[in-house]
Amino acid sequence: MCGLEVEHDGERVLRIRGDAHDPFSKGYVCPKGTQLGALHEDPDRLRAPIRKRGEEWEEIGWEEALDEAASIIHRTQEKHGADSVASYLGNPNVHNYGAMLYGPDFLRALGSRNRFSATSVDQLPHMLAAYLMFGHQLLMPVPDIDRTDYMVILGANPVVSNGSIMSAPDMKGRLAEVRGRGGEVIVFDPRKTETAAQASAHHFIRPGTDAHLLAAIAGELLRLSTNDGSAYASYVRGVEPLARLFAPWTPAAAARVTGVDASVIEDVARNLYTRERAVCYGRLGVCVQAFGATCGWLLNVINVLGRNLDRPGGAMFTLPAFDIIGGPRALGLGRGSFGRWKSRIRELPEFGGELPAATLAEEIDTPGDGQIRALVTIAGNPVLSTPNGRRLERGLESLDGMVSVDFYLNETTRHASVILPPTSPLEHGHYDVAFHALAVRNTARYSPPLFPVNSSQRHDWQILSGLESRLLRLRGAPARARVETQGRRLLQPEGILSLGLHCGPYGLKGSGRDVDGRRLSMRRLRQAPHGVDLGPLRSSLPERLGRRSGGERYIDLCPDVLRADLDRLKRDLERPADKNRGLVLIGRRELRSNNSWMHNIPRLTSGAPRCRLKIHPEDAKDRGLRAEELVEVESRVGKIEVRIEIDDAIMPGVVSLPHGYGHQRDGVRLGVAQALEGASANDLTDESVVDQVSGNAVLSGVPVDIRRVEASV
Ligand SMILES: Nc1nc2c(c(=O)[nH]1)N[C@H]1C(S)=C(S)[C@@H](COP(=O)(O)OP(=O)(O)OC[C@H]3O[C@@H](n4cnc5c(=O)[nH]c(N)nc54)[C@H](O)[C@@H]3O)O[C@H]1N2
Ligand SMILES: Nc1nc2c(c(=O)[nH]1)N[C@H]1C(S)=C(S)[C@@H](COP(=O)(O)OP(=O)(O)OC[C@H]3O[C@@H](n4cnc5c(=O)[nH]c(N)nc54)[C@H](O)[C@@H]3O)O[C@H]1N2
Ligand SMILES: [Mo]
Repeated sequence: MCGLEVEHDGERVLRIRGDAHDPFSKGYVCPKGTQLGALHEDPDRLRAPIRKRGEEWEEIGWEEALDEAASIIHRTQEKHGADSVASYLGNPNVHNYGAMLYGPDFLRALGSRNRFSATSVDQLPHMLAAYLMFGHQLLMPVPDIDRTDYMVILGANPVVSNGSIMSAPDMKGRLAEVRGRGGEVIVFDPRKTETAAQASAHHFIRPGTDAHLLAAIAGELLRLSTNDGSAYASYVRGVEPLARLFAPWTPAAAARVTGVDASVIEDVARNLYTRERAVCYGRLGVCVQAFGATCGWLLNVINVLGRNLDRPGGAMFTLPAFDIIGGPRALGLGRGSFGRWKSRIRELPEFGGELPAATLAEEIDTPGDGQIRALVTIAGNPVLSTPNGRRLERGLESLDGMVSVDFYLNETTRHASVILPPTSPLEHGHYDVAFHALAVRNTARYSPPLFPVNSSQRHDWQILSGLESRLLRLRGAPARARVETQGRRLLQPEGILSLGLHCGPYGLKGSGRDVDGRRLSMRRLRQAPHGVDLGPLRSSLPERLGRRSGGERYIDLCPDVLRADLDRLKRDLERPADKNRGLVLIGRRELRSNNSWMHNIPRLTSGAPRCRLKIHPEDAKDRGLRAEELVEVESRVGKIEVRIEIDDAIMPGVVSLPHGYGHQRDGVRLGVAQALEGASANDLTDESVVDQVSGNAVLSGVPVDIRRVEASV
């Protein structure tokens, strides 16, 4: 999302800086953006398709590679049925608009119900809440950080992550501005993070207990609004049952489980209610826990009850130029779906056509009708990113075939039969179809490809549509279907983007204009390479809400599935305090790392090792551990060895480890990354524990034992 200025000599990148003229990022850039040249030039980055022959890999041509990949899929489906071939889509798809626009068509052609993605190790709870409450899976409100005066942050570290479902450059600066205008930022996190360091107040919270805190805040807000007799907008439904439902969550009861003082809970609720511009925001830390969906729900409830939804300085909806939410059906992602089918083994619910990634391994390694026999991964590394990576990795080894679209031979793709490497980010165009829709300001920018490509290269979208057309041909699909595929291929991503802008809110028929009062088109974007400012977020309810089956647009504050799950939360509230509670593991992100990849870039990985287990001094002392000592960390599912970092910024009883490391596995071709110390946090996370409602993985609050390595030998 940051505008970049790339200085280059032919195809050699000399320097990348933030683009000072970008209306959104204004010259700011994070360390990852500056290293796209190094990514482009990385000698380990695959430039040609490779196929596994015994233990060896051989380079092959594109036609042969695509034919072989399609035939693996086709053969498996012919023999074992459509669902026997699964897909896993990783996070970078969302950053690649070609992959994003062509991926859905490929998946449709694949026709398998065994679809998985990084969504269910990430923001699924927010999407489920958006779907149930606002009528569209992508209607996730974004904190209007630039105008708020009171911001509550749970389980997010935007100073490092650049904000998620709150994309914005320079979060540190933006948070400083909140405080500079007399506002307050309150952070609840089991670690005093880089974001907490910028806040007015930070409170430790026990991992996995946020839903209790949020229910108590919601209860307080209901009390405040009953007292002053205020009414909610006519499009808000379901307020009435809430007071009774949340009654058990008094501030005192919530304080007991969360470890947060009751007075803090009361104070936060009062501020959210009385301040003119206030917002409550929660992100990854509240999603990857056993009550993730409840947290997603309660965050929205709180913003509505505090009268902060759809108001400047509160939680607002974006109006992106390419509108994946309100635009034509063919260009968007659809309003969503939930529970249309269930996974075979654990009966976890489908959401948006996908099943939870936590169930992928068992769907592969459990024999029987409907077993997964082949897999297609696209820009994903589930071995390092999903719970119990070791089990998944054994499953991948047992598959009849696997196809990976990725430019690295990594922990996941090493199990593939064929790897299809797309062009680098400097070789294709960019438009943030997804992140413009989740950013703190409406802007639009198109960047054409910087470097030309030759006939021996393929973009992600070309690979996907190449696979799609081969599948249709192998199946003898009707000519009409094949013509449609061909049509989309001729259009190219730029053509679809142009169409989307044209039909969008700032296009020919839309009423929106940019800050200069002009309409938006592809031509206009090409003429404005720095990007176009479409202004601050605007109030848009109820029109922006998804249309329900009855044709109405409303907010449902009390969806049945979430309400029904409150009993489970109540049992958790009433559980006896466990005095001998052991340690629990949580995750963290690092400014110069990007999930499980970009670890092969020297500039991003030099310096102090990142993959260290942060532990509180008291917990280290109790176990007789010294600084930087190597320890064995064990959970129900596995063991890893890592070095500790004693740190009083972590809550006692909690240890923190970043995920995405552990590149030492055999056969990985990542020279720089393999030399990095560390292990995979997801060799410890437990695939059997999920959020019961959404099926989202529980990656936080994992019970672990820690002992020094010498002692255990
Ligand atoms: N324990 C723990 N686990 C976590 C998390 C956590 O906080 N803790 N976070 C979770 C979250 S939020 C996420 S999003 C997931 C991420 O999980 P994944 O999406 O599965 O993995 P990534 O690490 O993003 O790996 C992306 C892969 O895409 C490739 N790639 C990069 N760009 C492109 C491209 O343009 N095209 C193609 N075809 N390939 C590309 C890279 O080489 C890499 O192999 O991890 C999750 N797992
Ligand atoms: N530099 C960098 N930026 C990134 C990424 C990256 O890998 N590196 N990844 C990108 C991706 S895919 C995503 S999804 C976003 C995520 O963006 P954020 O949500 O901001 O991500 P994290 O830094 O993982 O923050 C999660 C926080 O939750 C805390 N936490 C853990 N468990 C709990 C809990 O039970 N309760 C509470 N209240 N807090 C808890 C952790 O200590 C951590 O500070 O970041 C994106 N940006
Ligand atoms: Mo993510």
